[in-house]
This record gives sequence, structure tokens and C-alpha cells, in this order.
Amino acid sequence: MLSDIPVSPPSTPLLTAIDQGASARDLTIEQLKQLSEELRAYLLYSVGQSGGHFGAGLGVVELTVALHHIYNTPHDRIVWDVGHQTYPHKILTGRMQQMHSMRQAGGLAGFPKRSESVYDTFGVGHSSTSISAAMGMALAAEKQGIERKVIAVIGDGAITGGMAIEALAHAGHERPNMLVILNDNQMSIGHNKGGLATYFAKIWATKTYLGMRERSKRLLQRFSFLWEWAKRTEEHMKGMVAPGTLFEELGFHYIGPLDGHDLPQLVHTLENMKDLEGPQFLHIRTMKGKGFTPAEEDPVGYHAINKIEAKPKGPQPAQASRPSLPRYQDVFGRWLCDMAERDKRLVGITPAMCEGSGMVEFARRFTDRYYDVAIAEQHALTLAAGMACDGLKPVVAIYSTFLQRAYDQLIHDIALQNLDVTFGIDRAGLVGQDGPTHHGAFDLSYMRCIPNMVIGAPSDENECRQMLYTAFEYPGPAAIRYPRGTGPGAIIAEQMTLLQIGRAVQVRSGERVAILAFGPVLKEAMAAAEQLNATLVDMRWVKPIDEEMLRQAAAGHELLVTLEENAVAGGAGSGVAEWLASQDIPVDILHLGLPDEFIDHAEPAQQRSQAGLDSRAIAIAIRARLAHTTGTELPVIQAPADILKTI
Ligand SMILES: Cc1ncc(C[n+]2csc(CCOP(=O)(O)OP(=O)(O)O)c2C)c(N)n1
Repeated sequence: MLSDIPVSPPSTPLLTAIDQGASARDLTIEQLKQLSEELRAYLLYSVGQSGGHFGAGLGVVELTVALHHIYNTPHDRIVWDVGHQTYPHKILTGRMQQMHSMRQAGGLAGFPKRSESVYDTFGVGHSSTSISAAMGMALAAEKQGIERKVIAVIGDGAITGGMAIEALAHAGHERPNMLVILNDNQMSIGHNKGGLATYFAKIWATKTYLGMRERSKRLLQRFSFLWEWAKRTEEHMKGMVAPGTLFEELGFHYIGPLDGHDLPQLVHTLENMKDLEGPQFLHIRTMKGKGFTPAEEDPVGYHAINKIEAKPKGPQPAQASRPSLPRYQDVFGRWLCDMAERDKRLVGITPAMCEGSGMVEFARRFTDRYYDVAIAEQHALTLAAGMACDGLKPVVAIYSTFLQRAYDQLIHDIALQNLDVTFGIDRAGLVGQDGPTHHGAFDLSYMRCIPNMVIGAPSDENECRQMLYTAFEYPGPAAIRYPRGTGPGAIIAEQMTLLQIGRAVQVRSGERVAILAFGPVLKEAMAAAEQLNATLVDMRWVKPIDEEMLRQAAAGHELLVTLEENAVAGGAGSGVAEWLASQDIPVDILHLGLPDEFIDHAEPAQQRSQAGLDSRAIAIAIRARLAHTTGTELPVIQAPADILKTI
């Protein structure tokens, strides 16, 4: 058991041999145990160097070793769910020396990625996809006559997602040869919620029941009438407590629960199950953070960690302590508590993202008005719709990227019925190291086209609070989207003030060019506007848009520049262009936003500059456009090639 993260590489003779081409398939059980120890130590060391997901990987060290020992990977397919637990898999599959580059520009992705390795069979980042994808692969192998094993590894958090249940039901019917391994650590990011979690807990508790059952079976079989009666009663009881009933009912052959850290037992069981026909289900119990005391004691805090910064040598000058800025999620969380105090009808809903969405305090203070629905985005929205039908005022806190999962529920269940649901849409825009699976790149595009929606994009923390209040008081569906991390540090007024929906604010008056900024890009836009002496508008609302402001801006400037951290395609800028065209107002428009490509993991600032959304790139793009349309020679500024590409 380790209690410190090593800061220098541990000794890893077996792991290094595997990294250099040796196979885990040839190792003895004793060697596999040693390999697991080396893998755990190296994982601790490398995540300490790079930061990243932590607890989940530590929990699947033995499973990862066992899978690569038993199966002929990459020919056999291991499909990991979510993918945040795959650092051990990456280390074992030729990427040990690149682990220091984890989640950095040009380095390894934090999730499985098909273009990164043949061992990464399916790209992932969102949860609950593994059983569907693995089933697809199993059927593809069968149809093409390929002899191949397919294994999906899914956590007890991810299996609460509707897709996973849909896939289990389909597999039970179709009966492909595949294995689903349930990695049950009784944790999602936070403590797991919902009926399924309780079910797994019950299964674990039934080890005693199993022992009892075997003993009474032997006894009762001696008396046939008693045995018949007991069997009938047992069928009834099984539905309540027996291990695997749910999965057996769905058509799987269930084995478990086993201790997922007991490597010999795991290897033995997988070997036995390997050639079984039809859909198989193996339930293992593991501990998130296994082998590292602080993570075992605080699995929520150690879900992911920052890299360990080397302490500077020698005495350090005393630093004046500066109060740290609140993150947007904290601004949301604080508003939610304040609003809940004022309005008893408010209920808060999260699909398994209590900590990330800043709802810990709300959950503590308003326990009976707080709903963590597990990883069930679709259900979260329709639940809110039902509540709104009958007198409650639900606030759904959801990441932009995960709201994609519940698009039909947004349209069909909420907007179509014009229901009073407020959305706090977090992680809108570029998210940095989690990369393209997690960017909030599309919400403006996919929401803007839905009738009845009101959409706000605050440019700072105070505007965020006031917009959330305004959205909550608005009697229909309203979404406020804000980014990951901290804002510019605006003073947040305690007082809640209603904003005028659809009204923008001009923050700078200039000439020739008007920059129409949607959201926190306003800060970068200000620097560019100063440099170019451009007019700058904080547009605030994406829908309804401030038509009067657009009319004036078009009348008084040669060029309108729309700016947003959302895909240009269909985004807020498109809304501006559509309205101007509908009014037959001819004006030159430049749209700046996310390009039509997926932006890889990197530091947020690097991603912003890649997308041409920092102040320098914005100024370059505007000068280039003016030069092109007016033929005016403008001072030359050296631009990186990738920025010019986006102009
Ligand atoms: C659709 C979706 N919603 C939310 C998340 C955020 N998320 C990442 S990991 C995780 C918990 C997964 O729990 P589990 O599957 O049990 O894996 P563990 O971390 O316990 O190993 C959640 C909710 C996600 N990745 N995808």
C-alpha cells in the first residue's frame, strides 16, 4: 500500500520488458502479480507527473493485467466505458514512455482514441457506450466469420445510463458471443445513486445468502416435496435478492460477484469464461483508488488530480495572499442556494455531476429538493419536464457536452410544451485537457433552432448570476451557458436584478468595425477592440437576439464581427446573419468561433489560439478581412500559420 506519489520512476523490470515488446500472455501468476504491483507504482508516478484521472485507473490494475494476459489483444477487442480508467491499459500497450505527455498538446489523450493505438478499439469519453459498441463488434466478427473475443468493461456508474440498459436488453435477445464485465466500485464520480446501485450493494451482501442456499439445498433435496416448495418460493425471493437475476432475466449468463483485486481468481474465471457461447456477464467488485491510501480514503477527491509541481529550491519570498476567483460552477452553486431560499418551488437536478456542477452545498442544505439522477441525462430532462407540469420550478445543471445526450427530451418534452425549466449549462466552449469528447462546442447551434428557447451567454460572473435569476423568473425554457473555470473577476452583486431578455449592452464605441461578442470572449474582444478602435457589444442573449442593436451596428459600421466559443456553423453568429438577411440589411460580416473540426486536448489557451479566439488572432482576422474587402493597406502583423488558416 502506497501513501505517497513517487516523484522518480519506480523500478519496473517486467513492465519495461512488456513495453519493449514482451507479452503479458506468457507470464505466470506470480509474474502477473508482480506486474500489477509495478503497474500500480508506475501509474502513480506518471499521473503525478502529468495530472489526470486517477482513482478509476488504480481500481482496474488487476483487471487490466488479467485481460491482456487472457485475451489476444488487439485482435480480441477490449471496449472500455467512459475511458477515464484506461491509463493502466495505455501503459501496458506500448505507451509507457509517453505517459508524461498525458492530456498535453500533441501528447496522449486522456481517453481511448482509435487514432492513438490499435489497442484503443473504440473512442470514448461519454459514458454507457461500451456494451453497444462491443456488441456491434461481436456481430461484425460473426458476420465476417472472424474468430474474435469481444469484452466490454463498464462501471456501476456508467451502467446506470439508459444506453447501457438498452444494449443489455438487445444483446440478451440477439445473443452474440460477448462478455460484459461490470466493474462495481459503488462509486460514480461521487457516491453512486439510484436503484441499480442499491441492487449491486444488495448482491454483494448476498454472499451469505448464497452460502445459506447451498447448504439448505443439500438438506432439502433429501425430501422431494419440501424441495419443490422451496424452489417455488426461491423463484419469488430471487427476484428480490439473488445475484445476477436482473442480468439473467435479460438473457445473460451471470457470474459473480468476485473480488476484482484477487488476480489468480480473476485470471482463472476469465480463462473459464473465455470460450462460453452467447452473452456472458462477469460482475467484479473493486475499490476506486486501490493501493494508494489517500485515494482509498477520499475516492471523490482523487477521481482526478493535478500534476505535482516541483517545489522551488531555497527560501521563497513571502507572497501576498490573493483571494482566489470563484469558478463559474461556484457562481452557479451559490446562486442556486440563494434562489432556493427565496423560492420554495425550486428543485435542483444533476445527472451524476454534483461536484463538477457546483452543487455540493445545495445538496447538503436542500437535501429534499436535490435530485442526482445518476448518469441519465435523458431522464434528468423529462423528470424536470414532469415537475414543471405540476408546480415545481426545476433547475437542471448539466455540462454542454452531456446535454447532447438529451436533445430529443429538450425539444419534445420541454420546449414543445413551453415548460418552465431553467438550465445551467456548464463547460460551454473549449474545456482544455479533456479534449474533443468534452468541449461544449455545439450547444448554441443545437439550441438556437428550437422554438420557445431563451438562451443567454454571460460575459462575466456577475452577468452569469443575474442571467440565471432572469432565466429562472422567465416562465418558459431558458438556458444560461457558461464556461469551465474562472472568469475575469467581476464583482458579484449579492442583489439579484432582472435583466431585459434580448437586450445587449454596448461596452465600447469605435469606428468602422463592430465586434458582437457572445459570452466570456468579450474579454479577448476588448483587447482587440482597443487595438483597432472598434465598437464592442456584449450581446448577452443569443435568443432572442437584440435586433435593434444589430440594426444600429449594421448602419454605423463597415464590418460586423461575431465572436463566440461555439461552432461557427449554426452558432450565435449565424443568428446575426440570418436576421440581417431577413431584413435585407446589406453589411459585411466576419464570423469568428470554433472551426469545423474537432479540437484536440491541450491547455485551454493553446486551444483558443488554435481556434483563432485570442485577442491577437481576433485582431489579425479583422485586419485581414478589412484589407480584403476595402483594399486598404494595413500594418502587417506576423500571424502563426494555423491562425491565418482559420481566417
Ligand atoms: C454521458 C456522460 N455523463 C457524465 C459523464 C461524466 N463522468 C465521467 S466518469 C463518471 C463516473 C463513472 O462511474 P463508473 O462508471 O462507475 O466508473 P468509476 O469512475 O467508478 O470507475 C461520470 C459521471 C460522462 N463521462 N458521460
